[in-house]
Amino acid sequence: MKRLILILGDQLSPDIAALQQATKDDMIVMAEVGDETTYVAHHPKKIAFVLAAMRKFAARLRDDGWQVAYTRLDDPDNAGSICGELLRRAEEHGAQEVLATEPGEWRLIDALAHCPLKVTQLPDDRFLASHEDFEHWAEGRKQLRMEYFYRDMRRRTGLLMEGDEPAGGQWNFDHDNRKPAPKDIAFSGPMQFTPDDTVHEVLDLVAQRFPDNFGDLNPFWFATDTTQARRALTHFITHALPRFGDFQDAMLADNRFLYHAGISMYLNTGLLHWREVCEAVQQAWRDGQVPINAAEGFIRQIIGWREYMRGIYFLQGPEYTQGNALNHSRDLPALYWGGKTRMRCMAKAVEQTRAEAYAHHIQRLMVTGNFALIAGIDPGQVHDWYLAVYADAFEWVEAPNTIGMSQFADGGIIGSKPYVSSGNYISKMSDYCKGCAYDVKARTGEGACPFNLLYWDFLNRHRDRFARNPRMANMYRTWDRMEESHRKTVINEAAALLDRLDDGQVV
Ligand code: FAD
Ligand code: DLZ
Ligand code: SF4
Repeated sequence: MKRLILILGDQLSPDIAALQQATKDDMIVMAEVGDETTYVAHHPKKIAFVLAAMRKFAARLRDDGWQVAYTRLDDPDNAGSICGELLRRAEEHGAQEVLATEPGEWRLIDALAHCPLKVTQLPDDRFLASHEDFEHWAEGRKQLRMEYFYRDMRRRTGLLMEGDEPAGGQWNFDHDNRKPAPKDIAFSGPMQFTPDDTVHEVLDLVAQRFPDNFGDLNPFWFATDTTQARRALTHFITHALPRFGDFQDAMLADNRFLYHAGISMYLNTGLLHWREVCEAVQQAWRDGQVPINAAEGFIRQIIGWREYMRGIYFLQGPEYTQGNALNHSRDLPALYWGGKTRMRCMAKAVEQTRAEAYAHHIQRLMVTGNFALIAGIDPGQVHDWYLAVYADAFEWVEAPNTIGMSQFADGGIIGSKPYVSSGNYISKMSDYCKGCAYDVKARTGEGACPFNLLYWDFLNRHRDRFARNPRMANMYRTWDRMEESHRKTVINEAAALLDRLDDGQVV
């Protein structure tokens, strides 16, 4: 009796767990299905990327002698869901057993668990820390701080280690990595690839099936197989990594990538493996091509933040995405979907999100995320937005970043304080404020930057929760030192601004 081997759209690794246990008598099942392409209104570039990479991966498997039952989105018999496709293929091939690799989302783990077939979900071993490793690390800790987890991962992998000591004498070089936006960027952005026939076919399908989804399908330039993704990685290491650390937190209106890698979607779908990425970065440092602050900063994002986020998602369970510790309930304003706004930072971040299905970390955290938090927007809606609009968005990594790090909706599991700032931070780290309709220096009155009003209003609204937080005491001292009349003006103007936002007026 044939066995089915399920491979999902973000499991495109030749050594994925289910394949490791498969034999060439088994039937591999891959399916483009309605459920996966619509659980949020994904950016068209994201859908095209996943489907094109799936098709190329299936072709590679066939070339390697595997039998693959591949369902295209427009196949007339398409059952519309992963479980439906497994049932259809099981009947077709007389199979009763399915070997799968655990999906990166509770929704799909649950769907497989309830699929009326014998489905075994193997641990996804493409990560450095297994669920058990993370649980073990978290056990008994009052606070789950990333930095300590990261040091363990450094010791475990030996990456950037000199014996038992961190290379360069420090675990973390972040204090070197806060430089504001430079005038010129010597990196022209991630390597771009001309669509081949497979990609063209998928682009036509996506254009026809998802005409109303937010986001530009073209020009489409992503890598869609491992060979291309590796070229993109090498390009990044050679041309951008040396300055990655210095300008990691900087933002520029007319440069979408600065010195960022643009490889998260390749890592998250399996086209690249964390180990090859980190080893290549370490090698560049050993060869003297990149400074330690860049190599360490980059490796920390991958074996630190990326693994830690996954650990939190699986440790916290399916309820995590429903967190709303600050009881925020405002609807996500239309400006997140490209509606008009006078805030140049928001307009630029959304504009590039629409164009590229990409924004770098500080844009996500300190512009769109910061605004949603200080404006009191429902974190569930914020979560759905991030899950939809970025090509790298899969729930295991998106949810802890959004619900936890960005919106403080988990009540402080990930962050010890909320990532909020006034316009001052954005002004310091970017060139957005020059040319904005608002004045970043104005704290109240006509033309006052909304981030200034909403930042203090947020602190005031959540005083009970945050005033005793030692990391926020300074902010409250500053607020308390302001004239009472000024504080009242801030609160009133913030309320008026939020009313305008709720009314659908341009803010
Ligand atoms: P670089 O800045 O060049 O960093 C290198 C790599 O490090 C990335 O490719 C990524 O794999 C990893 N990395 C860096 N920061 C993080 C982080 N905080 N969490 C996990 N991995 C990290 N990342 C996703 O992969 N998917 C998401 O859906 C996602 N949603 C986010 C939502 C919010 C609100 C925020 C604040 C961050 C989110 N991130 C997400 C993290 C981060 O913004 C992206 O990983 C990064 O912007 C990807 O671009 P890059 O490859 O150019 O990254
Ligand atoms: C994101 C995505 C999309 C858009 N389409 C498919 C698909 O048609 N078939 C598939 O197997 N996977 C797809 N994916 C990826 C899944 O949504 C992903 O595997 C789950 O969210 C778990 O991380
Ligand atoms: Fe953004 Fe305020 Fe600067 Fe305008 S002035 S770009 S709204 S931070």
